[in-house]
Order: sequence, then C-alpha cells, then structure tokens
Amino acid sequence: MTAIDYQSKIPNNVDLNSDRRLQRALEHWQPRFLAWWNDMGPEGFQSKDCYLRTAVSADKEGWAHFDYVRMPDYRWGIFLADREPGRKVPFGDHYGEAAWQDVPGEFRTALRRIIVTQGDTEPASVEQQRNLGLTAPSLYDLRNLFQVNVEEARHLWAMVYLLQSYFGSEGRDEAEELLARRAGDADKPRILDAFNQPCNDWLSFFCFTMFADRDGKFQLGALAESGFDPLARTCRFMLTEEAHHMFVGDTGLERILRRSAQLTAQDPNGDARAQGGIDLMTIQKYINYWFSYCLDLFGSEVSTNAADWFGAGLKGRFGEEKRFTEHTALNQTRSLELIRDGQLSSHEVELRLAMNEILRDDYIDDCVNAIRRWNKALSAEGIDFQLELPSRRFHRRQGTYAAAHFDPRGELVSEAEFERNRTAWLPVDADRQYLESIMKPVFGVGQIANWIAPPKRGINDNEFAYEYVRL
Ligand code: BYC
Ligand code: FE
Ligand code: FE
Repeated sequence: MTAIDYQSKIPNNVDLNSDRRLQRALEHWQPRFLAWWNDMGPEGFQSKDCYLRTAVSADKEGWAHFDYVRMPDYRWGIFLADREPGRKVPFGDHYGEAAWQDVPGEFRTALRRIIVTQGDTEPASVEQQRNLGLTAPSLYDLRNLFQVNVEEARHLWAMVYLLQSYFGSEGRDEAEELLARRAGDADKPRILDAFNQPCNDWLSFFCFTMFADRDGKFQLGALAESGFDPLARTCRFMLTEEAHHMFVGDTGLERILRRSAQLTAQDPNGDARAQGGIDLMTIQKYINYWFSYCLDLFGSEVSTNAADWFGAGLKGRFGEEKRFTEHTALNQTRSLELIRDGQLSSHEVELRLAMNEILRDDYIDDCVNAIRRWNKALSAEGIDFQLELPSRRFHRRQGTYAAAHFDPRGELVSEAEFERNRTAWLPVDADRQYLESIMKPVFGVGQIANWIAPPKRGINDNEFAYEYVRL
C-alpha cells in the first residue's frame, strides 16, 4: 500500500499535503468530528488505555499495528487501497472506458446520494452502540466493541473525504449533516431504518455486527467495483476492516449459543434462563429481528435506482469483475416473487431492475452458511435445537413484501395471525428486560459473564486473560 503519512494532523495516504484547499476543509471538519465523538461515542472509558489496532506507526504491518491507545487519541485518517494502473469501468453502459478519477457531471447527484447514504450508517452505528461498554461481558469483548466503534468512525472519514474532495460546497454541507443526524432521533434520524433501532444489549450487538456489518460487506463490495475510482479504492480499504467486525458478530453469537446450550443441558427443566443464561428461542427471535431489518437495507426488489446505478457504472454486483463474465446485464431477466393484489406471484423482471435482489441473494447465502455452522456448534454441545434463518419475506418494512404479512417460513399469513404470533417470532419487552437484568459488566482480567462462553483465543496472539482495557 502507498506509504501512509502519519506526521500530518490527519494521517493519510492520499498526499493531503499537496492539496491545501482540501486539507484546510478537512482540518476544519476534524474538531467537529471530535466533538461528535465526545458527545456520541462510547459512554465512559474515553480516558482508558485500550488495546487497539491503530495507526500509530508505519511499520511493516502498516496500519494494522496493535498498541494501547486512548480512544480520543486514535489516529482517524484517510486510507485508500492502491490505484490500479489502467483500471477500466468494469460493468454497465461505460464498460471498458477508463475508470473516472473525477465525478462525471451527469452522475453527480446519484454518486452524492450513494456516498451520503453509506456515510450516514457509520456514525449511526457508533451512536447505537454507545452504552454497551457499561455492560460488557469481558475485557476482551469491551476491547472488540471499541475497535469496531473507532473503525466505524474512520469509515465516516472515508466518505467525508470523498464528499469534501469531489462535491464542493454541497459536499461540505453533507459532511456537516453527517454529524448532525442522530440514530433513533425523532427529528433528525439516520437515513436507513436499521440504523435507528436501539442496540442496548450484547445479544443485539452481536446480531448487529453479524447482520448489519455483513450488509456492509456486500454494499461496500458492490461499491468497490465502481467506475468512480476513488470510491472503489476507499471501499476496498474499508472492507479490510469490516472482516473483524463480522468476526466479532459471528463468534459472539456462537459463544452465546454454546453457553446457552450448556446451561440448557445443565438445568433440570432445560431452562437456560433459570441458570442465568439466554434461552435459544430468544436468540432465534433476535436473529429474526436483525436479519429482517438488514434485508431492508438492500432496497426494493424492483428498483430503477439500482438499474440506473448499474447502467451508469456506479454500483456493481458483488465481485462483478471476478464472478461474472457478462457485464452489461442487458437482454436478460430474473424471476422474482412479487406481491400483487395482496398475493404472491412470479414475474420476469429485467436483470438490471433486480440488482438489489441479486445482492440480497449473496448476502443471504452468507447468512445461511453461518446458521449452518452455529447449528453444528449446537449439535456438538449435545442439544437438538436448530436455528433457522427466516425467509426473506418475513417482517419486512421495505420493498414488495412490506405490503403483506409472512411467517418466518415465508408463508403468507393474515395480519391478525402475524400479530398473534409476534411474541413467538420477535423480541418483546419482557425479553429485553430479561437481557438487561443479566447483562452486568465483568471487568476482571480473564473473567467472563455467565451467559456467554469465552472465545477460543484472544486478540493478536494474546491470551483471553489479557488486560485488553486498563480500567
Ligand atoms: N430504511 O427506490 P427504493 C454499513 C427508502 S452497512 C429507510 O424502493 P432503492 C455499516 C429510500 O431511501 C451498508 N428508508 O429503493 C454496517 C427511498 O426513499 P425516497 C449501509 C429506506 O433506491 C454496520 C424509498 O424508501 N448501506 O455500512 O432501490 C455498521 C424507496 O426506495 C430503506 C446500505 O445498506 C431503509 N432500509 O434502495 C456501520 C445502503 N430502504 O428516496 C456501517 C445501500 C429504502 O423515495 N442501499 N428506503 O425518499 C441503498 O443505498 C439503497 O439505495 C436504498 C434504497 C436502500 C437507500
Ligand atoms: Fe463501516
Ligand atoms: Fe463495520
């Protein structure tokens, strides 16, 4: 990767020093960002040393250097993957033309919307997660939470860099707005629904990093193909950080599942809650909730926006260059189940109009694999409970399926039937209150809360029993 300049106020590998105007704009935004972090970043712990992967030096591991750092001293910066010489627009109507190093005038509005929507989710997630440190099940988990938080805040920088560099005064205004909206706020909410949902317990946190950060993997993957080269390069770098976020969610859920299975087996009535743990049905309900909200993030099944963005070469399919041989997506169709007159029916839709659904398919495949692995873990613990990923039609708020009600298997049901089953399918207040009652902080080195199993190994070859946060 291009050498990172750590001496500047804003660490970067985009030669910020040579662009005074941009440098001044970002240095003007930086204190506002820090004020936002102080207001909306993790509650408490800001003065504590955390063992984080951070940009403290330019050693051979580059940015992936582990050391103790106070969160406000984290070196948030601008890092793009290296430029590929001779890169071409890899799909759409401009296939094969030189990739754009600047914003093509006719795509300005669309690109701005894509970048703002993406940018908005990053600080939103930090806001949603801000109180979780107070109930962390271990120092290891506390550290992982903070790692995710500082990196999501860096992803905000990644998008703000594009807005400030390429979108003039409009971009500067959008960069301010990104610091002004608030997750869950009645007046100034974040743009997408999943990023306004409360995330106040650790089961939600692990579902969020499993399912919402995985949406990030696919959305960023689609933008990493973009013909607008700076967007592609910044997304490529973000994806390297995203892997750890999904690891936190995936392994966090597996650790809860293992512990729940053990507590279920050990209770005379098979009741994990009686043992202070989380029962498997509650975990299933949280998966149902977060998975369905995250499916909404892919947009409508039939989307002219998605078609336009594909045609324009702005947003491709996941792995467009490597996984596909035909890159125009013209003269092809895709069969979709849509709601018409309250009923499901099959329709052939132009492929470009189905781009959201194609991305959603890849996402669902990834989630199916995780469920399979978790079910193996449950079997290994000797429990005959198996989790099921709900149907893509279940509990949707956006897209065609929002117009009707479906059970978790995807069968059409009446609204009355859905409501009758709501407490069995989705978390209810009593579940939230129960989780709140068992989630008390455990901050001793090497200690862990009763409701979750310890991880198999620690971070960066350290033990689980390591002082990941110095309290
Ligand atoms: N919530 O044209 P439509 C990540 C709105 S994760 C609220 O049918 P289209 C991360 C939509 O705005 C990656 N509103 O659909 C993870 C539109 O409103 P207007 C984050 C929604 O255009 C963890 C109307 O409904 N990025 O980075 O095909 C931690 C009709 O929309 C929603 C993404 O996921 C919703 N869910 O798609 C940190 C974004 N869905 O304009 C970070 C990717 C739709 O009519 N997707 N609406 O007022 C997009 O950007 C898509 O364009 C949209 C809409 C989902 C926004
Ligand atoms: Fe992110
Ligand atoms: Fe993430």
